[in-house]
Amino acid sequence: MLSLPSSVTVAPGGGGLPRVRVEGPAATAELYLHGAHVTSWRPRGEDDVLWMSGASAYVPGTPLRGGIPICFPWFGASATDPSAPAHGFARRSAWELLGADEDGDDVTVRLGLGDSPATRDGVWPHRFAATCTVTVGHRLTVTLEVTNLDAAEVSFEEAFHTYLAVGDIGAVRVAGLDGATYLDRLAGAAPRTQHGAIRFTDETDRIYVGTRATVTVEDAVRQRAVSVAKQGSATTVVWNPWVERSAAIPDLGDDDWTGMVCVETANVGADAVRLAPGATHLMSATLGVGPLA
Ligand code: TA6
Repeated sequence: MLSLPSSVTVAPGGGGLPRVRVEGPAATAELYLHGAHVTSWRPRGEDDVLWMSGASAYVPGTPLRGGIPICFPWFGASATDPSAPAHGFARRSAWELLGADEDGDDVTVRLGLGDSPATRDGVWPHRFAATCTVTVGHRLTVTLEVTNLDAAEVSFEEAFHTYLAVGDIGAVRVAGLDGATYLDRLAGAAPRTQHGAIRFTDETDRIYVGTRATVTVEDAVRQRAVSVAKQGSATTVVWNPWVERSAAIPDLGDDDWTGMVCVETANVGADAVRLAPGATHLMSATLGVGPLA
């Protein structure tokens, strides 16, 4: 039986799925064991920094829409089996609650996922141990640690597919990727170069390679800036579905594209992780929020 600090409670959430609530001194948060999925982070005095779809399913085996889905061990379609579920199995799996602690203004929750007959039976027949650590405070830090329990090297992709809430996507600038090379998933294979900040005028689905710097989402409507700092991540993905794609995705409302942007801390494609037997890789993202300068 786990002993949890008084700031951490577990109760049924959407669809009856187990939801961990954190009521910390500096912030509140919610996360589901399903997917180790953070669905809310609200620093005291702030609106939620994360965006959740009102149409999200809360069903075992189906990813939640919004918050911070964990994509692992592949990103997008599987390279070896296009019929395998998009973005891997981690966001569709029930993780185990390993424990929680308080330390000053921070509350940390730890979850774990290992291989199982179901994961080994698919396109990724490897043995692994993953832990997801979520620290809720003035900042939100999510860390994914993956250990290769196989006797051979293994390769995987990973992403925190973070949905950030914004006042109006038309008044958003994403700064920090100036000069970076990106692959535009909507415009063919030729690499492109980012000039200045990103502004949104249409569907945007870009993979910025070799990018380790902090990215900032400047929100002119909410007059706030959300920073995404990272460790152990060389890829940044930026996505907004815009009008038609929102309408085509069943668990997105038709107008949802106006109020969200995904800035994803990742290792995908050429930045995929290669892990020796017994080795552990760590990727973390730290979100912060403050007034727009
Ligand atoms: O990260 C961007 C992306 O890979 C897009 O291509 C887009 O389709 C999105 O993720 C959502 O994927 P999902 O499987 O959650 O519908």
